Amino acid sequence: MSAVLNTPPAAAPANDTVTQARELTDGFHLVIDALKLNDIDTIFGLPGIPITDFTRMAQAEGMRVISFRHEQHAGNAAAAAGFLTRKPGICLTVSAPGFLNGLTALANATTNCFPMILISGSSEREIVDLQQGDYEEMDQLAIAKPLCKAAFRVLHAQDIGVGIARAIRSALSGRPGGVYLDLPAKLFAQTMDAEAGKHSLIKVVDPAPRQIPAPDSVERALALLKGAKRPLILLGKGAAYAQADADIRALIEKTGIPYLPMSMAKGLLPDTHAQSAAPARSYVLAEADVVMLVGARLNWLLSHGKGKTWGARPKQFIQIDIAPTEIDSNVAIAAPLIGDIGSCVSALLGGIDSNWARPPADWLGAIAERRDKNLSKMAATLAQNPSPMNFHSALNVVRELVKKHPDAMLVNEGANTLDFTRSIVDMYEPRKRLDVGTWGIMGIGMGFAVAAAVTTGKPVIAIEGDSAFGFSGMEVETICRYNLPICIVVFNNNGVYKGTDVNPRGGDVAPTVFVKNARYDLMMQAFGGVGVHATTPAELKAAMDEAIASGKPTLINAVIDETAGTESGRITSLNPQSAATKK
Ligand code: ADP
Ligand code: TPW
Repeated sequence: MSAVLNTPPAAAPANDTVTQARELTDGFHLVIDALKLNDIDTIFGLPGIPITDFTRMAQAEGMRVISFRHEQHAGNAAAAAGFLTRKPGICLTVSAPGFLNGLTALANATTNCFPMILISGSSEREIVDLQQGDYEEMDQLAIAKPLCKAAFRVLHAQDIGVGIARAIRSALSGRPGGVYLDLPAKLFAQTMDAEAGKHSLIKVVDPAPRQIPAPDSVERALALLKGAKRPLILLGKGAAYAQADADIRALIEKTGIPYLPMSMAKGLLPDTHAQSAAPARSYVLAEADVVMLVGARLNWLLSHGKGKTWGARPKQFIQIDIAPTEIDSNVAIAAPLIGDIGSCVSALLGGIDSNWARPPADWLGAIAERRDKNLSKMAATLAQNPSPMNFHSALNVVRELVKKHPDAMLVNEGANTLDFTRSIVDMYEPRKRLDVGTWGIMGIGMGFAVAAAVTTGKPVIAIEGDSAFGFSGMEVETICRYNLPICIVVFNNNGVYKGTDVNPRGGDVAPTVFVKNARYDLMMQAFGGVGVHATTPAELKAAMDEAIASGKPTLINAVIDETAGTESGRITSLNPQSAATKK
């Protein structure tokens, strides 16, 4: 949309006394039009100088503007939206402090390979560069640069189209990531001829071009797979992001190779699939001879591809990734397959015919044996009903609920709450699970939940440690304000990890301990949502069923035994003391 302004053309001759009505547009509208032209219809943000009017105008122009209570959560929402939709999620903030609040989310998005664009208003360059003390002065572009994939600043209205196009292309092409776009206050009010403005905008053609793998690299990978006696496929969140679901499933089923999903790849194939080796994870990682990574990095989450986790048996790796520099980052990769996952998997499928020999029966049998043993052990634990509730008895309720509602989105953070949910709650559909990702970052909860609700329209279940929830808890107001179908379950065990630490000197409580018996459910009630206090699995089930049926914003304070769980959950060994003792 352009504004009709009764302004004389800037280039009008001085002696021209006729004031012509001319259609002009401005920076505000050019940014909105450029985003809309590229099918971006939602902005997550927080208003203030210099972007308040922009948020109003965007809404008036038909964009969905979701206003948060803190920029970090708006940024997390943008990142999750990017992961779910393969369009860059947009986070909009004010200058310096708002920008910095959004920056954690931008860095986290980049770390996780999620496409997002952080757009921040900024102070005037002339004043910033001379450090003359402008309102919220900061050299934001310089600060953002090392923390994201690309960073741009637009100074002239006629460059807005290029700026947005470069931001979109940078976020989506190759390995996706976070992009920073700096828009100084003065830019928004700049005017230009509406027609010229329209022509200056760019509709990005093919923003994430397919990258076809080289035929010889496909041959190499197939040869290695074919010769394997104990093959394993590892699916990562890159595979989930790629949206090549049918081909990935075909590859696994046609080869008969057992697979392990990383946390956010759960559900790419249903966790109950016969070839899932998740219940025999330690065994397959230690014993496999050929491991094919599909959109997963050999980082700390996979013990860097070496050490005890990977056992003594020599391994050869095939790695499918769009980023060539990822290869050999931790251990030697025998068969790199560089390209987009869709193209790589379909090329591999081209080499797999009906004569393909399925993996040896002794390998599949050994996995099945361990899987069955571990599953029946798990079933026995889940069948217990201790008082107070522990992680298992509470998560058994969540597990059954997700089985009944496989299209629901699941957001998950905490330490024990994260680890237990990941292993107990089966996922059935791709891209339904959002969690703390590569950094193991706390605070993604409410931002991810809002994005999940807004972008999918499906019910959202957020399983939150009580500490984890605290990082973004104020966004329950946002959830109520937009009346989103989000059911938050706070696993309340009175503290970080547990609630039982004691300060040996008396006085202040221990650093990991919170107010005992806190009532998080009342926070939701404060904003008109449904708050429920649940102390048994039956109460938890009733409240969750009701939340899913009603679609009302709900927070369930699930009281968990404060002695349950372990320090840092499954990664206790990364605490410096334990790490030092190990050496
Ligand atoms: P996980 O934590 O699930 O193991 P990671 O985030 O470590 O997953 O790895 C994801 C990998 O997927 C990254 O190395 C990234 O470059 C890659 N990736 C992301 N999207 C694609 C794609 N469309 N095609 C190929 N590789 C991709
Ligand atoms: C941004 C460190 C890892 S897990 C965690 C913290 C503070 C909370 C664990 O307690 P919670 O879960 O949520 O009650 P549970 O189930 O064990 O009781 N700051 C950031 N990120 C991280 N990861 C931390 C701190 C941390």
